[in-house]
Amino acid sequence: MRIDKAEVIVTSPDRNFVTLKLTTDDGLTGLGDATLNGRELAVVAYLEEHVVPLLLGRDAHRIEDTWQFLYRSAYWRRGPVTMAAIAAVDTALWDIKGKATGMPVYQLLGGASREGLLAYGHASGKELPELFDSIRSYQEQGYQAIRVQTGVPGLKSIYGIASNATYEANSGVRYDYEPAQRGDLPSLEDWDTRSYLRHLPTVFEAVRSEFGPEVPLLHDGHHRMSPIQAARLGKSLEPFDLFWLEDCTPAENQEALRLVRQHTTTPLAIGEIFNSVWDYQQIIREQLIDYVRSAVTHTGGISHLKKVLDYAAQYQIKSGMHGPTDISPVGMAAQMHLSLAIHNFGILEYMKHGEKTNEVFRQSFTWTDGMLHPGNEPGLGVELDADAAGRYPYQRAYLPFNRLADGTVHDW
Ligand code: GCO
Ligand code: MG
Repeated sequence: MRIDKAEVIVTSPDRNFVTLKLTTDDGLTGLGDATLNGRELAVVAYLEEHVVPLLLGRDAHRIEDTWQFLYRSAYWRRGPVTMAAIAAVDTALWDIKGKATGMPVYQLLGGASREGLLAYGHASGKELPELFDSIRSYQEQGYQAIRVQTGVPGLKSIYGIASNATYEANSGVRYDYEPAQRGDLPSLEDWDTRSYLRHLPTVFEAVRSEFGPEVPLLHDGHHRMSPIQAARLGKSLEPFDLFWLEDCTPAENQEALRLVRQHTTTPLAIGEIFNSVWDYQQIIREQLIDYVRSAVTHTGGISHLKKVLDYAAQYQIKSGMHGPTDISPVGMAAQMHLSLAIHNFGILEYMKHGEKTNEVFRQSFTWTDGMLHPGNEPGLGVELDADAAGRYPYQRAYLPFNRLADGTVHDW
């Protein structure tokens, strides 16, 4: 079974997505997600100019060999662009192998280790009443676990709070948060860590007293704190029993987590911007985290993320894969299959895609009582409607950035 055709499909239904579609000489097709939010076309060029010519004629069954070949023969290793491109090839080959054998991908990975996947959604609100409405609306949609993001007194717009564009005028409830904004320049947001550190524990105290002790609550610090600030936040949130505190410090300084860990028992999650097992080496070995945040899409695909998670399993560290709307339905399906198969699954982030996206990507996963399941179609269970994709051409979009009150650029 040889790879006969490799196409890179760029579409922007509700947002931009990059998809690799491989076709074999016996007519099977496989899809892989290569979406790198805000830098999409860099991966398109990497795939089209440098990877597609290497794929034609290769044996589609040789997933591991193709991975090693693309990784090692490039000489220039790792990085989000390279690893998203390799991920797309890897994922598409797993899809093809599933179709060739008539099995869903999770069966090829060892079979189901559970009945369904606990998923969390994003509740947000500038003030408490709005936040409470948002949490209730997620609970009504079936979510059992909820991420809580809130406004901070004195700040206009901050990470995780839905903008007016997503405001549901009728219900008064803010739904899914989409940080990338279409346009020629990134938008500017403001930030003040000291106000945030003062305010956040009061919000979690209010949420716990309104919603009780049972509901798993998560929070994303989005890389904004120094190690000692993060240590203080983790400590001050301990009474509210968080499921996790995510990205408390900028993720590229992995040693920072040592200091945070020394001061708090709040579970830590990190890694949505990591792209290889080498980014995790120290923090897994030293048990500095509790959850691995990497997505299949940004971490070299199913094959490589499985290696990261098998390593993490030795230290009782679990998965918590990144699943915002910038992971396409293909990427989400891939991580549902992997999450179902591994033993050390923790939780999966799940932000629902919009209607146009669902028109482009035909999916077969199920969502029942707050639990996801990838379904039992052979392969990943996702097909791309090329006509629908063609109706939504690429539109430039950027993630926002932050400045402090004195104008200094800060981590967003
Ligand atoms: C999350 C993330 C996202 C990112 C986005 C960037 O935890 O879901 O932090 O909201 O900001 O994926 O592309
Ligand atoms: Mg995050």
